[in-house]
Amino acid sequence: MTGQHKGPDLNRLIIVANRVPNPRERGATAGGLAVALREAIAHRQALWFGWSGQTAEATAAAPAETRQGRLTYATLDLGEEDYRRYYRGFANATLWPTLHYRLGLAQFSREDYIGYRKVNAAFAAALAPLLRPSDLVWAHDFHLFPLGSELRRQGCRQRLGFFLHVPFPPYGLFSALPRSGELITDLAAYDVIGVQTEDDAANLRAALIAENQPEAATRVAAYPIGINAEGFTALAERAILGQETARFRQSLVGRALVIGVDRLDYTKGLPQRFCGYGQLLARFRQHLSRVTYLQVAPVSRGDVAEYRSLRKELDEWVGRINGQQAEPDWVPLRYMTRAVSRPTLAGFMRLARVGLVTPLRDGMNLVAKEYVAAQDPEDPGALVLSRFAGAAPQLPGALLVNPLDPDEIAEALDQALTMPREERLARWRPMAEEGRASGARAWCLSFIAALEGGG
Ligand code: ADQ
Repeated sequence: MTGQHKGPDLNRLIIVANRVPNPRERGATAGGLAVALREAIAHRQALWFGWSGQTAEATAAAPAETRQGRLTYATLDLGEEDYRRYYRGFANATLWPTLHYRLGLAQFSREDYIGYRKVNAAFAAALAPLLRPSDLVWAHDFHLFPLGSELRRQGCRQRLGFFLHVPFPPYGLFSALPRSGELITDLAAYDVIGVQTEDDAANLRAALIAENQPEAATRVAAYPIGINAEGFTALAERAILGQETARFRQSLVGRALVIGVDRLDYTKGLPQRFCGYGQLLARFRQHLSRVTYLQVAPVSRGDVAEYRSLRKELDEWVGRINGQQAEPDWVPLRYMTRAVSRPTLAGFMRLARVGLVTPLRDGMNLVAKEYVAAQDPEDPGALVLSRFAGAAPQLPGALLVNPLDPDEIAEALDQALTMPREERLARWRPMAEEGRASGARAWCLSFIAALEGGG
């Protein structure tokens, strides 16, 4: 980056997301989106608008604002009832499973849907008075399908963009969701409609056409999200020299490490993955006592029933695998449900001979990209990746698996664990180059260029 500030010439960027990062959380502890956006918008005025993460008796009408240089954070507390209906209900218990092709897990309640629309309308009403005519508005993710149309209802004429971080399923599946036609029609209010992959783009275009929005279908494009690969590499290089990684390495006593890092979510394919690892130990006996699998899976959405039962299921898998296979001096599967800091994760990923990333569906999956970025260029590990992760087309050097087939996972793990260094290098190098070329910053800038009307 040059030090030239072109701030005054650039339109102000308004980022709207369900969650707004804590202004005090910087660098290593902040979430990926926050880091990506912060870097890309460093030279322009920006306003980050959304939920504060706090609940109150009623949803606030006007946001609380915090300024930090060129960036202003404006956040609203949500009323308890709105939180339950909009966030826990329609966003997490209805849209999340549906968009991940899991219609069977989706619950629909008309009250939740009304609550979801109500919060989108409240966001729009609170945001509209803050907007200037030349602002660019960029709304993020499935919490905000109706935000654009609500802003238009408030009389906003600004350029509006929407980016969906999760998959968009085929229309036949999505249209089974009650009121889905309204949600698709809402998207037509946006000038730029971004998704992660070409498959998602094709699905969303077909949905818009089916709902009589053929013109809006032409505004859909894929903008695959990336990570700050150089930053993550540097983090891993530093962490590998630190005490925490050294202690962990010592505990492995020379065994090959397989690593998995995911939020504890039913889309991540964890039971099938554990079963696959169990199959590796049962079928490929040469790995007994020679491999350790560390799964880090911090609990998310612990108040939703599906997540509680998933946790129980995983506890059972861990007990079964370790109970059947462990030796007095070997625990085959180490499993942690508490969060681990990004530097520590980066160091652990660099240590790992295999990155195991097998979501049943995933918009992109940044962990796969982080694993590639964390590797030692002289002796990189191998990546086992679900073909249903949005990242799969961008990571051709990975061993692609069907995450529903534990035997296929076991076979890929065996191949990864026994892969010669030359092959690991040949697979890893192009992925690492691609990761650096299509990073978070490039993603942001290409979306913003489209929003400005130039892309
Ligand atoms: P997520 O479903 O959260 O994101 P992912 O893309 O893997 O999935 O990003 C998770 C981020 O959280 C990564 O940066 C990862 O390192 C971090 N993380 C995961 N587990 C962690 C742990 N145990 N401790 C600390 N950090 C952890 C959604 C979509 C994805 C899409 C992203 C970005 O579901 O498909 O790739 O948004 O668009």
